[in-house]
Amino acid sequence: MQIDSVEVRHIRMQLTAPFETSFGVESDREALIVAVRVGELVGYGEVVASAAPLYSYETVQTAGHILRDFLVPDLLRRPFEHPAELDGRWAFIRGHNMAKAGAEAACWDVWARAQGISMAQALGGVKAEALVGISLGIQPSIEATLERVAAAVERGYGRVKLKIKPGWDVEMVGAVREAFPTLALMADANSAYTLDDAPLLKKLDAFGLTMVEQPLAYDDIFDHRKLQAQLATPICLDESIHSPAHAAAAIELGSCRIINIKPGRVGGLEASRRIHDICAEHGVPVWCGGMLETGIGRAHNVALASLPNFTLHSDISESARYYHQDLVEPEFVLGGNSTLAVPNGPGIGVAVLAERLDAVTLASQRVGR
Ligand code: NPG
Repeated sequence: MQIDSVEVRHIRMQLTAPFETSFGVESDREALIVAVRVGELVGYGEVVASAAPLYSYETVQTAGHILRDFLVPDLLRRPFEHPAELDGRWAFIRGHNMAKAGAEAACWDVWARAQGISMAQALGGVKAEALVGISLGIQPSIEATLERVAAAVERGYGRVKLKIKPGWDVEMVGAVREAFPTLALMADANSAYTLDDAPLLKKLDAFGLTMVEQPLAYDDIFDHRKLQAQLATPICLDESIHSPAHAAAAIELGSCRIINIKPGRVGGLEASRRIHDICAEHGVPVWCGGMLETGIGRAHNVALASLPNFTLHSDISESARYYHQDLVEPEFVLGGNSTLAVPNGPGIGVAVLAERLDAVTLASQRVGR
């Protein structure tokens, strides 16, 4: 398949409410949307880097540079047979996984459209619905947290992830557990603790959490092993897993019992599939993480979460949770049993709204024929 042109748009969308984690607050979501054209077909991908390097070193600006100066020229120069090739082909660029993943996703979409199959089929998905839950940012008070959890449960979400940080952890999680004794609950620290906090983190064992996500440093696998040995609660790694090799190492070391797969963090959908397979071979369940994606990234994530070993709730929520109006139609709406239907039309299976996309575009560049 030869790509005719690539367009990269820098977008900014207002979130319905500010989203707070242990590393900061986001009120707007910036991202890059990549559109690749092959004849009449267009494939879309989303680069999930944020405006600031808080979650990872990548930003929309670094990703724009890697796309413009390396990935786009490479795509226009050389055809591919199958999008799964691109992961190996782009290994010459060290890191910059979010930039790679956005470009690769657009190629998967256009390739799937050309085959007349859905992204889920292209990836080997087997489920008609993806199991999903919400991620609740840090709230101003425990009362506010309980209200937000109650609203999510009322809406039909079967799992709630609570963002924690030092000073906003055991008491808050305990209060939620007391009010919701049987709800699937997990906590996400985004690397806010150190191994010295093991006694405090151990207190979370009392609450029957499905997992505690990335408690220690964003680039650590070693201390997580020491912490996992002391905790009954399974540790899930997010920030520190950037490749199938990292996933294999973390599993063999015993640094985690669950892995969160974000295509942007690991370099794309092909790397995501490989991590999925490695985890499945070792009996380690996975779920798909979220980066406040627009409907484009959301559609790719839903397709990925249709693979068999995505047995835990993914951070993929309804479009309306984050955006007043999404970039795609139909928007993603919660179905029964805390699921989102996996689109079965060609490619991502949702239509990208050109006017809406124009309205949120800050800058764009198109290269090719
Ligand atoms: O549902 O998309 C979603 C948000 C899930 O909590 C979520 N994402 O640490 O995983 C995270 C967090 C995040 C958001 C990270 C934005 C980086 C940027």
